[in-house]
Amino acid sequence: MKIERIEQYVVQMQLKHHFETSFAREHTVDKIILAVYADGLTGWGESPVDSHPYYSPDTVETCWHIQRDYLIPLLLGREVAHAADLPALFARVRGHPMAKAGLEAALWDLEAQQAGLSLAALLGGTRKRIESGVSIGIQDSVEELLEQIEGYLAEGYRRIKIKIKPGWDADAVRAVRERFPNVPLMADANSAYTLDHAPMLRSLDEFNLLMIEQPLAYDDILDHAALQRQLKTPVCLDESITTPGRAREALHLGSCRVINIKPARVGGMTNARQIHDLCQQAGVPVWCGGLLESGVGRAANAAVASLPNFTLPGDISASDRYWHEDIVEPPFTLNPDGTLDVPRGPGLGVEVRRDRLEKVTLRKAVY
Ligand code: SMG
Ligand code: MG
Repeated sequence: MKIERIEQYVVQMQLKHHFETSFAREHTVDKIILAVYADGLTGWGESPVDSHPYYSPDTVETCWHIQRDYLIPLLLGREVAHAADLPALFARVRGHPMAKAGLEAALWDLEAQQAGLSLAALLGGTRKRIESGVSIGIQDSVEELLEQIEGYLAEGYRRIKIKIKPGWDADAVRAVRERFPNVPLMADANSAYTLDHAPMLRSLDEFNLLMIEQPLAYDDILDHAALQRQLKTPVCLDESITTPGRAREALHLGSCRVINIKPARVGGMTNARQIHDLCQQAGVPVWCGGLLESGVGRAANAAVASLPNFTLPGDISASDRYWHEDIVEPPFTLNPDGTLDVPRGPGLGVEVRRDRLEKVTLRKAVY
């Protein structure tokens, strides 16, 4: 692939309903969308960065800067054989996984289109459908939380994840369990606790949760290992796993029994696949997380989630869970059995609607 031209879009999409985690309540979602042109084809990628550094150290501004000043110059005019070569090409730039992931995704899309394969097939995916779960933010009241869950279960979602933080944890989980005794349920703390909270976290053992996601610090591996030893409930790591190396450390130390793989958080699909393989060898199941992606990132995530060790329902929900109108066609829709179809067409298998992209674009650059 000879990289000829790159377009970079800062996009802001309106959420249907606010989304609140232990770190922020959001009404809109920012992101960077990339179009990479090579050999008469266009590949699309998404860097699902926030405007703030509260989930990840990467923000819209750092991502824009690192892509414009370091990563895009490495690509323009270059002949790239495989998208999987990008981590090595980008290695001199330390960190900034989301900036790298958006560009790498566009090259994966290009490579799959050139090969006449779906992205899932090019990655080695085996599933045609993936089990879909939904992540539900912190609500103003437990009644609202229960109402939301009821709605999503009625739509067919297979697993419910609720966000927790000090003051919105054991009571909320208990209320959900009492109302829905058998629903596959988990809780995500987004790093809101420390080891001092171990007694409260242990008290969640009685609710038969699938797992507790990222209870401790966003960059911790060691304390999670100590916590996992004290809990019956599996610990799942999200924020802490930023590279295949961090996954190796966590697996070695027993910091978790499950890993949430988000391609954007780990620097792209090549690293995501490597972490998938490491976990598979270690007998640790994985699932695909989400960062409120548009259809561009959602399609790439669905392809990754078709790999064989993605054995747990993930956070890839239908487009209408967040958006009135997605920027791709067709949008992702939930099947009656609570699954999403992995796109089968060449590349991402969805078409970016440029008219809709332009409508939500705040800033654009062409290189
Ligand atoms: O894409 O449905 C989605 C979001 C899933 O809860 C989700 N993501 O920590 O797992 C997580 C959060 C991070 C994003 S919070 C704005
Ligand atoms: Mg999480």
